[in-house]
Amino acid sequence: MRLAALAALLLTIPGVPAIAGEPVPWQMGFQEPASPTMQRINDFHFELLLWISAISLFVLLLLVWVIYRYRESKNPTPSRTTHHTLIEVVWTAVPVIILVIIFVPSYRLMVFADKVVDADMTLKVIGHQWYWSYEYPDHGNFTFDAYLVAEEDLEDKSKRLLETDNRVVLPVGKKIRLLLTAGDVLHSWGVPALGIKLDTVPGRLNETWVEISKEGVYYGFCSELCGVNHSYMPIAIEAVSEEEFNAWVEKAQEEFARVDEPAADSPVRVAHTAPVE
Ligand SMILES: [Cu+2]
Repeated sequence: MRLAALAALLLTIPGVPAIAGEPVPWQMGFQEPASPTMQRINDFHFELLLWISAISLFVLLLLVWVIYRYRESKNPTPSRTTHHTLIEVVWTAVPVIILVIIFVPSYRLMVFADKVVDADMTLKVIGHQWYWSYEYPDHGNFTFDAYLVAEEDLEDKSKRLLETDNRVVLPVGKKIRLLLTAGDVLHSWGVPALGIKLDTVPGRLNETWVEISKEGVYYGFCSELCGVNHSYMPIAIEAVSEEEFNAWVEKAQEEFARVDEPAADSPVRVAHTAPVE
């Protein structure tokens, strides 16, 4: 962990405070982890992958040394050696061993993030061109759409292309099963601080899970090119305590009661669906 902290320090630009749940100017590393999956992704990166990537530095130094040491003026008659069995075995075996070392924790992490058996609740996410719909099947199955808030309507301009008219409200400390699909084309529901990025595919139901560890607002984006307004369908999640969540559910059940036909000519929807500049 001490190595991880050092690496995190090296990758942090001084003067830029770490804000959970959203990108910040000049951010170089990950957002602060806010779920067990993201915590593990973070540790995997800082405790293993970062050090393995130092190999490229070693190769660079080796190249520089060879260029200098074996330049023509210093080494006029080059060696004609073409094979060396031991070196060839070593430079084949070592990368294989490194890949196996990466594979084991990486596969464990994949299985960990894949699904949860004892979920407390389910959230269904549906990608559309170009907004997200959310369903709460365990809370009366209400549903709502979340559209981008245009920049001119934002009080806090730093939330440009991040804020939605309806936020997804979720309780902290609960295991939440996420079911993802799409209504038209491929989208991808990606929330960096929660370590989630999963494609939403028409006709398929993809599954993952999340347990949000800290209250706050978490922002994400559609992360699969899905058409002209791909960059205008953000994700805004409000993580709250269980009591606040229950209170919100009561309100939401009335506000977002299911209607058979969505109002296709609703001025709000027409305005939001038109291309944004
Ligand atoms: Cu999309």
